[in-house]
Amino acid sequence: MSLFATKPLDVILADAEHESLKRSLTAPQLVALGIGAIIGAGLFSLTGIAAAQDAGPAVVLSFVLAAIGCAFAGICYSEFSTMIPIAGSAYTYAYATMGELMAWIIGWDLVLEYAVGASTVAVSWSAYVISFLKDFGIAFPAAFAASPFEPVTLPGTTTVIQGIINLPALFIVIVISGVLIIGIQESARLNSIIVVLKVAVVLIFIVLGWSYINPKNYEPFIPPNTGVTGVFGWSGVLRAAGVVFFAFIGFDAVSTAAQEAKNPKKDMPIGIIGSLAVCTILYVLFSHVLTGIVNYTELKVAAPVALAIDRTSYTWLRPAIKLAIILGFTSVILVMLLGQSRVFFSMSRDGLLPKVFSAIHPRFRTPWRSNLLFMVFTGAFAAFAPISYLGEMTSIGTLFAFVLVCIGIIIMRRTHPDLPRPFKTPLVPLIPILGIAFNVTMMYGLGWSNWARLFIWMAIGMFVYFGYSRKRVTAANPTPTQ
Ligand code: ALA
Repeated sequence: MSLFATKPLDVILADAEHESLKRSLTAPQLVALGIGAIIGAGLFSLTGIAAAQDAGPAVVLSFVLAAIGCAFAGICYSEFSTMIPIAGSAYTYAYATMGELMAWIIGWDLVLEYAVGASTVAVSWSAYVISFLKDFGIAFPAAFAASPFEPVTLPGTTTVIQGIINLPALFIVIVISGVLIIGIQESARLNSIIVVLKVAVVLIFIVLGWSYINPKNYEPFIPPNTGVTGVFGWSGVLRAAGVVFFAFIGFDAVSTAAQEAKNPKKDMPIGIIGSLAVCTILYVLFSHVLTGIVNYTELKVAAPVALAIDRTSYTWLRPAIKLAIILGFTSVILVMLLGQSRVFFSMSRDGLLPKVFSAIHPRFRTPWRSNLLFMVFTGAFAAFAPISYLGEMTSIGTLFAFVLVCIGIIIMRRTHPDLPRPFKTPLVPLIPILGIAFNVTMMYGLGWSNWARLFIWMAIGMFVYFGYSRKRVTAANPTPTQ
């Protein structure tokens, strides 16, 4: 079988029929799944930093730009997810359009988005928990809440210590993996409850904060460029778009649950585009209020929301808001890890990965062994890796996946023009081309060191593919299937 042989669509769909993942998710649950994965560390930690360092109050425009890039990709995801409504997401789409090698590349790349993304948010979760405990006078030993590769400055001091292990981050990964093993419905239910809380916090912040906006804080709206590209001015707005892109990551996780949706043809586009639209509106309003209450020059802090709350008369809300944010991060980790196990589930079913990744628990009907293995992988990254590396790897990996999905739509229109498309991307090839352009531009902005890391990760992937997967697939299919 050739490296570029695609997997025929009827075979993909027939394979999925034999699998026993439960079809139980409804449209509102899918939107909640999307919001669960989207609103998290990006909004609550990065907005302030992007405003302070790159865009000033115009960070609002950066959110709009990043949303436009995501919307193009989201529309393409929607078309695929109604045409191929099974687990595996971008990996499966690539198998149907670009062949086995590209499918492998994207499946391997998605580990960066989902598993490494979950580790990134677990580290942010840890930081918020430590700060929450501190508000109650409980001091968690700093060395046990930090990576050994990232020196930490103790809050309120100039003392720098060396981390040993990030135990809270490891803890939350273990707990969430346990929930995922117990069941998709249980996970979706927990997610829905958290999403209500998380959206409530954002709305409360917007509504209560609105009257504390000081219009002077919006002057200048786009601070003049300092002479360095990306530091304020329009180039700063663009750079900030690359930073806050992280806040949108996750809407595509909805597509990994397509095989568990009750009515995927109708509900997948609602889940993907609906969650993206809700979050975009919330982000724009949230960042407008944040930069209106606190001057952008003061926003370079880890918890900008807490700082803004302190400028209002609602300081008593501070612990409740922190707690809701912590829960909010929890659902991001949940959906990311869910997406990860579903992608590897599909790759394993296709023979590209060992069967352990598609073994379904007889009672819980979840890929429990895969959940356990990813608990170890994600937990190790969360416990030991520095957050800045993790965050940027997540972004570049996700952008790469978006680009490949947009390319896939153009290819699929040529190779399968007559296939029923319950949801059709308008203006093909314009929309996918714009998606590619926007997302490649944001990838470019992440700089060469991230490209190098992406390249190393992909090189490891090629090693596994040619050393294991390729041999297994060839042995299982001695004659070409197409
Ligand atoms: N969008 C997710 C977050 O911001 C990954 O936490």
